[in-house]
Amino acid sequence: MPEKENSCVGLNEPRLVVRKFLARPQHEGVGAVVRRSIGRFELRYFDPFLVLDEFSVTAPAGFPDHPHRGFETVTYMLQGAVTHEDFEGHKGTIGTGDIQWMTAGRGVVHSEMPAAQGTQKGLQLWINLSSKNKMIEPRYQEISSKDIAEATRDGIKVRVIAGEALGTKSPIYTRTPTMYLDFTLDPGAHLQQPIPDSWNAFVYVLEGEGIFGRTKSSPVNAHNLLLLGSGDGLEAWNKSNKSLRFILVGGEPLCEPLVQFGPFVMNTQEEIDQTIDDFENYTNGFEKARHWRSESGLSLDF
Ligand code: FJE
Ligand code: FE
Repeated sequence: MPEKENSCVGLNEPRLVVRKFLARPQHEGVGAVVRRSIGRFELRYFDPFLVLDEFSVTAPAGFPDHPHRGFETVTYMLQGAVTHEDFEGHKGTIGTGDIQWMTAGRGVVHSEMPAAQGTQKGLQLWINLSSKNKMIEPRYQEISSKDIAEATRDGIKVRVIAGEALGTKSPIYTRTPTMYLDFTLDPGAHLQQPIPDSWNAFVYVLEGEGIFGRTKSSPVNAHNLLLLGSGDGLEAWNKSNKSLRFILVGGEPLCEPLVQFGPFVMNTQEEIDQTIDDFENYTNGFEKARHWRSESGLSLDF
């Protein structure tokens, strides 16, 4: 039995790892490579998460002009830089450690292309929006690396992209309640991170080797996605002699019907048909797509 009930430190019911997926490289966009974990055939949807891609792009490869509707994309740069450019003239470059939290809502058409020499790497997470938020105005939240809240304690460093950890809060507003934490554990470190009971949560390992859920479980290394079972938080250990880096992401499930057609994610087939119609006819949020092309001049089939 746990020693203390309802203590602010320690977990009563640590979550266990219920499934593990190794994300292998595949081609996406134009010449880009992604390791897709959520969103592949075996794991279509982990409510509210639609896609998790660890991407790698080297010019001239990239993700030229393409639309989105009905969800959010969260791009977190790990190395290099990506320039995004949208049909309303919103343009910017995000570099290592920066985050772009884009709420596509009723519609965005944009390009995401490498902005530097060499290989650009990062994570892109697609978070579904509830039916009441699918058609909201698009919105961007951009946070540069230096403004991302960080906390350090007992060999644990956390960058708080969304939510709260080690007493530090992120300024990001999440329409679908979400936490997104980037942890680095020194050798020997032990983490206990609360996660709301009713949320779905996963770990994706970026570097090193970690033990998750139970102290006796086998070590997990980079490019593995771990789905967590029920409980009130995550326990993780770094029993190796190198540093361990992983993200912990959690979100409140929407529990709504889902119909997806590529970059359009709605609740019903009628809404998808309407979306294709809107995109083809430049209506209901896609008006500005009629005359817009990014600097690349290319477009992405989907
Ligand atoms: C997309 C194919 C795509 N993962 N990771 C079809 F590749 C994309 C797309 C991305 C993407 C972009 C970045 Cl910067 C990082 C990504 C897929 O843009 F949206 C559709 N529909
Ligand atoms: Fe996109």
